[in-house]
Amino acid sequence: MQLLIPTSTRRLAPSKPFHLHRTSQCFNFGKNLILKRCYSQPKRGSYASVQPEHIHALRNILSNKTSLLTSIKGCDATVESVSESELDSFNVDWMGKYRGNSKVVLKPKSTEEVSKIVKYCYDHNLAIVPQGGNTGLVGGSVPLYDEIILNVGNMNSIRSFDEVSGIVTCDAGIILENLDNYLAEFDYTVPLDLAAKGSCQIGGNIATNAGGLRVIRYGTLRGTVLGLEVVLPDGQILDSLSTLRKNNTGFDLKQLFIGSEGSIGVITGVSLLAAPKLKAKNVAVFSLDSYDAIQRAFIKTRQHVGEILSAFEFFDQAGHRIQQVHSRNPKKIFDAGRDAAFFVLVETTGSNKDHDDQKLAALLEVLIESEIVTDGVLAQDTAQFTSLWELRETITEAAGKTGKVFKYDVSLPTSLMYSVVEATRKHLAELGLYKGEGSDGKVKSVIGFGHFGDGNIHLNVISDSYDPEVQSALEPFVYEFVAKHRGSISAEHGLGLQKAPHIGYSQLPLNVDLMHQIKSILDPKKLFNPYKFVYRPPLE
Ligand code: FAD
Ligand code: 2HG
Ligand code: ZN
Repeated sequence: MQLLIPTSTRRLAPSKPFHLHRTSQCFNFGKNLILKRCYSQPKRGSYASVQPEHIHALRNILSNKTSLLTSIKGCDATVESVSESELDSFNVDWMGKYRGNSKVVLKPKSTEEVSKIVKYCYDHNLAIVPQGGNTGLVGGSVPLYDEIILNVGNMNSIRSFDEVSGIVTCDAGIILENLDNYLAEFDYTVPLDLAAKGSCQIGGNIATNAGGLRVIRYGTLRGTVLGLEVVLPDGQILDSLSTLRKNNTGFDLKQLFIGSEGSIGVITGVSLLAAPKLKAKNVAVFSLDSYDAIQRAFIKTRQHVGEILSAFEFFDQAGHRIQQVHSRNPKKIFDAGRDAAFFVLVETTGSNKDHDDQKLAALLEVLIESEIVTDGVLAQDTAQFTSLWELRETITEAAGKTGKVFKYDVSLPTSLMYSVVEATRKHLAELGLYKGEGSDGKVKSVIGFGHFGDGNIHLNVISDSYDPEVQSALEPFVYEFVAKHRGSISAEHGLGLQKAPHIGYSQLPLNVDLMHQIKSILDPKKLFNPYKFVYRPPLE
């Protein structure tokens, strides 16, 4: 396994591993990276601005000097100030699309420290952005103005593990991959996997209710998270860290925090039901010449390998092309199907390798004989397994290397899923912004890929810059399309800053009103992750 610590940025935890092929491409925070903002910018709330006296008080809460980074000058000798650019990796998001201007990053080491920080901020009217690995894709993980960044990355211990039940309890700041490696020693796995696993944290995953590559097998975190410890916006510690699978005693409060995107508290502890790590894994990728063929392939796949199916992912030709251009793997694993319209990746996970391999090979035969697929390749060894997965998993990274990416992550009825890509291409072409893949229009590429089995497609529109003209061509166009077909404008990435103003496309007014009431009860001063998620500007 190759690890890379990017040289273009400095992070508080320099030993933090970065996967070369997972999340490394965008940590290039040149000052001119974001020339103009293409997103809406609500007025700054009436929060206090951080002053040296706040820094001293916060510094005194923290047990470790290195847990506070600030670019504010004029603090006492116990606080060493850093340049603004040294806070870039916390202020700028993974895509290089959203930039905040926080002057303070706090990395507490315990729940008690988080609680005292939050209480202090509550008493002094200071706004906070909770932050994990900063891999979020909707502008939720970075400040908009000068909110304090509360990063939980220093809280990364396993608290307990029960080998019989498979229930693990840990700090929220543990990196997903590290948690998975820990569980692997006991033949368990985290029931969640995504390409950002080398950087994202389990707390961030829960705060976004991240879906990822194996929802079809394990379901979402709403089922596998058993308990949470959360520091509420007034500093109280909510201990809902149950390790019980069944507990019908009143409202299930932890569900409020799953997918709450840092808007009503800081998740500090997690208990999770791990899945047995089964040894027999295999993967096949096949090419298809129509979207309709993917639907037929899905039916056959469930009929033939349903009980061992662990992923059913898809990508289109445009997505495959950019992946190939930026592939680190010079060996073209699936050259034959190169020019196909669509590709599907099927993964099986079971306990009997021979049995599972035979079943997958038989499926491939059925699909070829029935002319549902045009070609296919079945992994013969671990290296091929990895290479085939890279075809799907590294599309996000490749898109980021191609240009600036406008991302839409939508749920739609399965039969209509790809039509959002087709409609967007047509719409952009009519506006003169898109002249076909790789051509010289403002929009270089429009790609579609995602989690077919979950009814979730990712539409990526790639341009040379975050151009406001492209932005206004896409929004509200995409949201209106999704609403017309009763889909969701956020299947798994969340609302963040990008989609906060557009929640009404997927939620009815009464639902949104109830969400505001919940926010007001838990965060009456609206200090937590302002301007995002469920947000209404205050009345003038
Ligand atoms: P951050 O990005 O730091 O934060 C995300 C949000 O959660 C913010 O609103 C933040 O305020 C909040 N938050 C973070 N930590 C806490 C905490 N401890 N308490 C309270 N709030 C908190 N998402 C998917 O769903 N499926 C995918 O397949 C997928 N693949 C990805 C692939 C790549 C290459 C990248 C870059 C991202 C991908 N994502 C995917 C986006 C996904 O949301 C994140 O990767 C991940 O879940 C966020 O975790 P994080 O620790 O980086 O959180
Ligand atoms: C994926 O499924 C992630 O690969 C990222 O959710 C999607 O880059 C995207 O739009
Ligand atoms: Zn996804």
